[in-house]
Amino acid sequence: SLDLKSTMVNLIPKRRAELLEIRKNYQNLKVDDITIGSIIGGMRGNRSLLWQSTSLDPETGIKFQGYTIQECQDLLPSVSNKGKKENFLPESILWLLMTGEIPTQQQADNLSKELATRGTKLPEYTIKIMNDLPKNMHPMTQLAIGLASMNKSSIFGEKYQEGSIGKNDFWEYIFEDVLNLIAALPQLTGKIYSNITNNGEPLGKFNENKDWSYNICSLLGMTNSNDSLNTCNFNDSQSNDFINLMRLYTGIHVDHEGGNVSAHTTHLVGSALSDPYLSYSSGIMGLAGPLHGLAAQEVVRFLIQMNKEISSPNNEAEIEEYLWKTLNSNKVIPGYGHAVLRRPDPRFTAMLDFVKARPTEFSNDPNVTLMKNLSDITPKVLLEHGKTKNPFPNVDSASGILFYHYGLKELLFFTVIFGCSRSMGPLTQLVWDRIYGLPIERPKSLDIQQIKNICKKT
Ligand code: NMX
Ligand code: MLT
Repeated sequence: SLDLKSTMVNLIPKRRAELLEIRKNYQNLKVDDITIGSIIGGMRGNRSLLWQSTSLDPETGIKFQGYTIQECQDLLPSVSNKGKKENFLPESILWLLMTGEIPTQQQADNLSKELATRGTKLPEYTIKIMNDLPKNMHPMTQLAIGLASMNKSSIFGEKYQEGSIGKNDFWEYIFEDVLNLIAALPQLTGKIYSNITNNGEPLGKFNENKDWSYNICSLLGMTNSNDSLNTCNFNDSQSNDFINLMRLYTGIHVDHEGGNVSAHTTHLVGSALSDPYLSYSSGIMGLAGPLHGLAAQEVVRFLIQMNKEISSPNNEAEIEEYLWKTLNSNKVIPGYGHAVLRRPDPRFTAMLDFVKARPTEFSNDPNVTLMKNLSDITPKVLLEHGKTKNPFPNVDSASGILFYHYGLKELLFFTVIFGCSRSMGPLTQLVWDRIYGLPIERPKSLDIQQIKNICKKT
């Protein structure tokens, strides 16, 4: 089938039967032991969530339905054009996440068009709310408010209130909400950026004939086409590169298996049958934290500050000294370390490859030079420091500084773009949660006395 929903409908009976079979035969099979260390240590390593669309290996990193980033680059459709191959479309990866299948060009284009058609306008009441927000309100707070406001038009919420749908059909209305939500993100993102930079006046126009990432760029005013209303100083090649950076960035940030804070939160809140707008708005609140999505902004601040204090971004001794100064004042090196990964993040490598493919564009940017040098120097320092389990760069160590390079200077705003991308994985899972009819999530907690009692028994 050429459209996503019919493709899903065809997959559902087989997938439901598969899960039923597992539940029937293996209900009591033990997977892991839960330790006291894990209870008081952020549940690290507990394999306890069902998550279909992405998986994370400590050594090789993220896989989208079993495909590495490189395989996605090779196999997923990019924007249909006659010229050179562009970065794959996030719409392609959304299809892959939802179905487990690589879409054809036609399927990807249809989904792109469907999102553009659904995303033409924000609801009037959301526009009003966004207009009334203090213009200097934190961009992630604006995003969470904007998304939560849209639950007024949740189709799932309305049907549920009417009492007109049964459990087996929930997924269909959740699916409608999910596509509407993802489709609305370019407009909402553009509105937030115009609030913080242009007193709420539009910076660009939505173009129904263009892809999702293009529309994010044009609504930020950051293309050199007529769809951008301000005078952005890009030449053709920079404009095209920025759109491709957006496609790359929003394509690889879609998910990072189920346990990361934004994905897990979305799933947890959704398990109470809160609609996708409320569920993802909660995920966004988690993404706003400096140990999670806000790290990209912290990295940019860190790079700029370090460059002010060292004589050159190539001075290894001064860089090392700066890193030690940071660690000795009990601060983390932003953009390094990971709860699961034990190797350099392949998303970081993909961003670095983007830089390497454009030497003329980036060679004179001291922040990008420092970012690259840090990726060699920091692991050595962190290893010697001896605390961090993974001394290598994660994706945030490269992403923000590339946006900054192209003129996106509002650091707090970076996480909003992360939030656009992250919608795709957790909301795909939300659809499958309802297809599978998963129950409300409700782990058991223990107080210190209960923990001490367990300790005494051993
Ligand atoms: N710099 C300094 N110390 C670190 C770092 C770092 N980059 N990463 C971990 N540590 C410390 C950590 O604070 C902990 O110290 P303590 O025992 O005193 O509490 C110790 O090393 C062990 O932590 P880990 O088990 O290695 O890491 P954990 O799983 O707890 O946390 C992060 C993972 C990502 C939160 C952590 O590495 C970190 O804070 N990194 C910097 C922030 C960052 O880059 N976040 C981006 C995450 C990726 N994302 O896209 O969201
Ligand atoms: C993510 O993309 O969510 C981050 O790398 C954090 C994580 O996986 O926990």
